[in-house]
Amino acid sequence: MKAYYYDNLPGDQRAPHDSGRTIPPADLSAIGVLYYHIPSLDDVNALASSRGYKNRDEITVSPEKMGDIYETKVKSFFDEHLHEDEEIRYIRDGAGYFDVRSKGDEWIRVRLEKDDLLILPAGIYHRFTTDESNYIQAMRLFKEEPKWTPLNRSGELDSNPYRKDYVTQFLN
Ligand code: KMT
Ligand code: NI
Repeated sequence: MKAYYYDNLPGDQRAPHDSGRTIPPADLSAIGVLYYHIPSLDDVNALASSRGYKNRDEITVSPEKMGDIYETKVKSFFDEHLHEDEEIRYIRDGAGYFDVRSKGDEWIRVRLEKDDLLILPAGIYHRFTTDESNYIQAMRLFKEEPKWTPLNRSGELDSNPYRKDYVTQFLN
């Protein structure tokens, strides 16, 4: 794992875009983003059940697996959005970037590789992209039925109860 401010320069979203300003894990936990390196699936299972997770799936994001829709998928994961559920992402192979909004509404880029696990709280604005290797295999864990629906950023979401809870808990 490596976390840093995104440089906001034009260019492929899959490039590192490393501004050189790194972020310590404590700054991530301050916005509700929790990071763990967990090589054992048993330990992931224990973490998931301790937090009340009941569902999971595995996804491979790559041109080999997705074919023609790969580029479209990668672009849509990169639209800024939130979910109404806490979600765990556990990287089984490959690598990718989760970008999350800082307290000051800047992008923080979190690079995840094999055995890295990230917990994103409900209501946080984020986006995802593969890196230049165009390959990631991830386990997605959900507390309840998979709630995929990405809600794209908009002023209307200011009154969404999950967004309001997130703002109250982490951005004040
Ligand atoms: C998300 O929430 O944007 C995703 O789950 C992206 C795909 S997981 C590698
Ligand atoms: Ni998402």
